[in-house]
Amino acid sequence: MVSLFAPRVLLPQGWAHDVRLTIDDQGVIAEITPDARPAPADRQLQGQVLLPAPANLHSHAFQRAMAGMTERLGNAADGDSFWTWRELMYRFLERLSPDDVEAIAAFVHMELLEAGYAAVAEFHYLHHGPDGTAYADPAELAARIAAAADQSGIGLTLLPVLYSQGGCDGRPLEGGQRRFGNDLDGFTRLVEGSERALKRLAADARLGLAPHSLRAVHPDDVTALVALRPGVPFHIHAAEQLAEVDEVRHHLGARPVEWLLARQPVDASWCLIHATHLAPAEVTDLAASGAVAGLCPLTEANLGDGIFAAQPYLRAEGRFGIGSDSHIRIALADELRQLETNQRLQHHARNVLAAPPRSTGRTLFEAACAGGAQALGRASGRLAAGQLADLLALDGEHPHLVGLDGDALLDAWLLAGTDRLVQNVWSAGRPLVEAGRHHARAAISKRYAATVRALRADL
Ligand code: NGQ
Ligand code: ZN
Repeated sequence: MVSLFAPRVLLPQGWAHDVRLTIDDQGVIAEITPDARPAPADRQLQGQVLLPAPANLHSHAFQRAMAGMTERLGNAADGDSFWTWRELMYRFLERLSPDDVEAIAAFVHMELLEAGYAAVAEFHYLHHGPDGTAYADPAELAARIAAAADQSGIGLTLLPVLYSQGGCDGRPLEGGQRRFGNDLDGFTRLVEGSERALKRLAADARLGLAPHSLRAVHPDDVTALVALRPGVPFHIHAAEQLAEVDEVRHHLGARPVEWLLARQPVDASWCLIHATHLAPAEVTDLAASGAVAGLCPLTEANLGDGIFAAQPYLRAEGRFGIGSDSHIRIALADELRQLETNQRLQHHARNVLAAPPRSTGRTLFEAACAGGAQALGRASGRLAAGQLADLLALDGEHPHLVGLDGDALLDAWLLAGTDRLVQNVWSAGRPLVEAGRHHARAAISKRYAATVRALRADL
């Protein structure tokens, strides 16, 4: 049993003071008492502000190692786009070895933790060797993601991904895509191998499932996946690009989100990644489904995807969480800021997503905590007895925050500050970040640097 004492804490019922919090040996919050006095054994979080640490609901960890390397205009006749970026991404991943994948994932986990996230959902579709030949263990690379989580301590929801066609017309996988492919039998073995790998992690690790997208998976196979492990987190990319909406409409007779809502049992276990291009009815129907919209504002901006209909969606009480997807940058405050800023630019207004009396920062932060936890199948996202101790402590004495309190302090962090204000992070009670640094930063960084140096020299 560990006990903490914090002067300022965000609880589900609002801001609280002088809070004692005890954590049991499973990393679960045993008790929370506001207006308490510290006990002698308590770790005192002097000057700090204690918050729930959100989960990051969408990661392709390997893409971190190519961030910033596709920022020059290629020679595509009609300019660069998501699709030309995707070609470069496929070329990049052709070189990755299992050791590379593990080293990059550990570095991503460390950066996520230092940014204030306690957990991550890895949307894992890189399964085979460079020419598409399966490894002796079909879950070799899934196990490498789990090994990285073991080293970093992050809470992992592993989503093995089914990716079986090159487009809605059923064309075969080509080039770099050959590393992704499985039929349903192969996928079932991958899931079983992933479950074995997760057993070696702490009890908060979870399995989910993910058909990649309606481009990459036949509708019948989406149905088969739903039946494979009923109730686990179920993620799918949807409606990120206009060309994708058109392709799905052409082949399935409906827009991607419209099709999913009509033909699949979309409920609170589902997470629709991006959901960028929605018709008005899809906005309200998705909100009503209870599913989470998996928004990735920094990646979506970098890839030129478009702007999510956040205002009507939140008005319809739609749920969302934040992912960092391609990891173009790993920055929690910046993700939420980009989400709100996009709305300001689009609507020529300010504080578009605030739900009074809560401020903009508070509204976005609490929603992202709730949606992230839901999408990961993780009992977290709010500080209450029975929840995992996913905790984040901000430096309340930092010049950016000093003299501020309550929602104003969250706004100063999220709308005007940086992740450097994050001092401590615990994942399911595991203390992983102290004074802003992950405990294994030196070893993880050194290995990552050696990995990317070799990859970049090779390009
Ligand atoms: C992915 N990325 O799975 O990494 C995709 C590209 C695809 C984004 N959608 C591959 N941002 O969509 O087929
Ligand atoms: Zn993605």
